[in-house]
Amino acid sequence: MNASRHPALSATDPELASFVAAEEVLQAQTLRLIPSENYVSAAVLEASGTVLQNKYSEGYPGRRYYEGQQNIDRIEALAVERAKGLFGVDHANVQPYSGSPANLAVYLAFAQPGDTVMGMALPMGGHLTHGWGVSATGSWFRGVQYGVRADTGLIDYDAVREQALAERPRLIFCGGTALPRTIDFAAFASIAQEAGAVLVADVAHIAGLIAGGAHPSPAGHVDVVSTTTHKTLRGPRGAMLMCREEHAKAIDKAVFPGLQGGPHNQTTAGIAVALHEAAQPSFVRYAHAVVANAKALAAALLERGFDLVSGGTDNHLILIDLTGKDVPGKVAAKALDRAGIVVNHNTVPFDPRKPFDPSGIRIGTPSLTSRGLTAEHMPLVADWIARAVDAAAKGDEQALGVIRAEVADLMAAFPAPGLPLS
Ligand code: DSN
Repeated sequence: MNASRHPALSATDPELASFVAAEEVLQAQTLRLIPSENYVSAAVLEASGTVLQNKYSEGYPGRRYYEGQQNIDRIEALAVERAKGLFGVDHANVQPYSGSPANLAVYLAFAQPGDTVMGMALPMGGHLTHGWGVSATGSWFRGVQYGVRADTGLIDYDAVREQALAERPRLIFCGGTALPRTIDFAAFASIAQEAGAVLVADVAHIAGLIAGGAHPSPAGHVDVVSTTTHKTLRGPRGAMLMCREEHAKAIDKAVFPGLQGGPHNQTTAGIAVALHEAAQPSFVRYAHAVVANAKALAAALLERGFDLVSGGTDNHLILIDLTGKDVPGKVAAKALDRAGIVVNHNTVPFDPRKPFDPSGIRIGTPSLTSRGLTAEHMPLVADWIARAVDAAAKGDEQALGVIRAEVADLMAAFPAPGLPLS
């Protein structure tokens, strides 16, 4: 490890320091296409690694259970004000530890165990915490799931309405983890209103696109917005819940003392910095570039004979269906990893294979856009993916090694934010 970058860590625990250094090299040299990942700025990294770590702050600004909150209160209040301004909401809670606890707090605020909750099925692109069976939310609540149409790969809003009116869920979740298309928040709002349900938009994946004006905002349409802060929003690993004023007390009470103890103040500081960065004109350009890159990459993949769920993308994410290829998702993902291209295997709607060995791979453009790659690089990226999938089918390890070297070469010209190496 570069001792001048983490001198104390290198001196105290060289073994651990060497793992961090190796991760820095890996993140610098590879093409990271996992759509839920990104690179935080050096400023966010610094804010997240401060003495704020040392402080307990159960409660909220001005209402704490510990003294010595002079600075912490200012930091949390700043993060809250920035979240409200950026997303146009009445209230923001920046304390949830991550997306799953944030969603659990929503259940605690609005539902009772056994209530019916409705969300998108996990294999269709939803999230575990939207009432899926293996999650606590699917065992403590009665989860009912909607999906996408087999012929279009798109949500059928009429079918969702019919299901919601039949099931009368207490909560409806919209949003998910593998949705390549724009979410129609107004359509969900009218369904939730008719069904008498509380509507939650889980915008974890697209929060940065919303902040940058590259995806419509759920504000004004939904009761609660849940988001992580580390995906397209490019903040530290954390989460936020935002809502109308009428729900503010219920949400705050559910997060603390309902579900959590002391907030992670160092994360709150990192979130505040990320929200400040996301309010700049450069972030508007970033969000639109993420989408432009994804559209260009989708077009280049289609040209190379790949089958994409829903036929393309409106956002940062592309779901490649490998059913028609000789290579299942996991084999392709592992071969791509050996080629220096980091993706994850993923179920595709109506997947004939099992979730741990599914038919798809999920890719996205938030990270490569943070490094400055543009639409003109996307045919090359699509070529690499095509060559790696082909090499995986043939068991050609040498070809994967050649791609890895080409990838490292290009990435060296596009330094990653927050990383010393390129
Ligand atoms: N694990 C996140 C993702 O990769 O989409 C969702 O929680």
